[in-house]
Amino acid sequence: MRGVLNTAGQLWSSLDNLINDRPIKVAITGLSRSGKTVFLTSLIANLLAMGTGRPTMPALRAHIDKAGKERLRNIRLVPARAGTTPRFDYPGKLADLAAAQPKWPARTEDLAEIELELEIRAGDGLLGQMRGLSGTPRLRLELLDYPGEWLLDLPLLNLTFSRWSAETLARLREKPRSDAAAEFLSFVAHIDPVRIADDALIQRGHRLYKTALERCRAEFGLRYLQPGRFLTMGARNDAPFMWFFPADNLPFDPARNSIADLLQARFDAYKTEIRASFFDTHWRRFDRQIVLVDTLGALHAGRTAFEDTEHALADIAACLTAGDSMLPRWLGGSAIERVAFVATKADHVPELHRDNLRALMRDMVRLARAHAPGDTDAVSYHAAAAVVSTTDGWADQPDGHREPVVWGRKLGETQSRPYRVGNVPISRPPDSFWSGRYFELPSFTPPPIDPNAANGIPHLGLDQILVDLIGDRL
Ligand SMILES: Nc1nc2c(ncn2[C@@H]2O[C@H](COP(=O)(O)OP(=O)(O)OP(=O)(O)O)[C@@H](O)[C@H]2O)c(=O)[nH]1
Ligand SMILES: [Mg+2]
Repeated sequence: MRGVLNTAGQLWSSLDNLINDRPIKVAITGLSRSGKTVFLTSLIANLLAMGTGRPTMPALRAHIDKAGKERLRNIRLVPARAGTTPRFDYPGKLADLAAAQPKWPARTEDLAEIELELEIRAGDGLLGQMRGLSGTPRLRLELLDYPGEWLLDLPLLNLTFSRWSAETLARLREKPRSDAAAEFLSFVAHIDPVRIADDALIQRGHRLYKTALERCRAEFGLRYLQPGRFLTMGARNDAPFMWFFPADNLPFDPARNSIADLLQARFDAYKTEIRASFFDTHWRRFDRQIVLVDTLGALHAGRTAFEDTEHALADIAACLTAGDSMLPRWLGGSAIERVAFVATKADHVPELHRDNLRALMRDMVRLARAHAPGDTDAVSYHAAAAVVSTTDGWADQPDGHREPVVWGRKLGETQSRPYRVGNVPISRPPDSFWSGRYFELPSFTPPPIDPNAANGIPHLGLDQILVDLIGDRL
């Protein structure tokens, strides 16, 4: 008898999973420093707090509880199973943000995953009651964090070694990259790729190229830097397939054991490796994407950094939303159903400028997708802040008039001060906009957060992003 009950129980559990378990895989995508890790931490904290009845995500709650009844309950982190991917350290990230001396997360060095489950009680109507008979639907949000540099390997996968070399060297020869890459450029000018490969020489070129990338990132805030693993390696240690660099005068059909042959073999092995360890196994499995863009940081960093971000966004948006919103075939052709493009860190500008920021985000994507069909419900645009670290206010100008500003306390300082980051244009800025200097956005101290984030984390717009991204499944 017990055996029969057990079997019936297992059958019910499988049926319940089949009917009610609704996984949605959401990738949080973005270039390095765009705010992915902070976004993920705040999203989890605010969803968990919402599950305990706190009003942390009003737009999402209003969307779900259309009939005025509480329909969302039991939001929880799904315990880790026997997976091989490291788990996103939510408690650690929250503890850093909520510490007496708060800290922003360090650069992400490797992949990490985490899952949230949301129970959605059926409505009271006849349809709801019928649905209720079959159990409670559970939405499973699978979330992934990774180093932003890796994203630029996506457009690289489409290129041959000679095409990648030509494009990369052309970029490196333009200012300001040429300043950061001077030593590498002089090295590469003296290399004859048809000669027999000398590994010590190739390793030297590889080191010089990596240094050039690191300097482009640190000194000029540039973003279009490939390959991504040269900047952030992940768990894999340095291995011979990584020792390559872009080269000039490549023969069409390189002789065996020549420099060109070895560089090309390593480039091809690199593509195979990142496909197997990241794009095919992790990235491709996602059906919704939140694309985070540090639009303000890019505006602030100057023309080349802004154009770099635009260029990166164009290549990534083309992969995500091209024509029929399918990924390219080499990624398996699985459909990305919805994409939310988000200009992050919107708390750096006062409310009056945030609509402009959203419009600018839309314009950047529109330009990037010039070849694609117009907007659909599947694509939304936002200006958001995952952790609001400023307050809106006014400041008197020397000429006597008052300007909207944000008040914030820079990390390491004790006093709050007014900040005016500058005007935010609603579309691509004209030439006169650029001052020619590279500034970094101020890093503000996060607001006081209780250690368990019982009341969530103050944010701007995370709830609306979720409504637009997964509202159709709620
Ligand atoms: N004021 C404010 N600053 C933010 C916000 N989100 C991110 N930041 C700042 O941006 C920095 C980068 O954020 P991360 O979340 O670490 O960026 P990331 O995309 O994970 O970066 P990588 O791991 O290097 O790819 C943080 O250290 C903060 O200084 C926000 O909502 N408000
Ligand atoms: Mg990160």
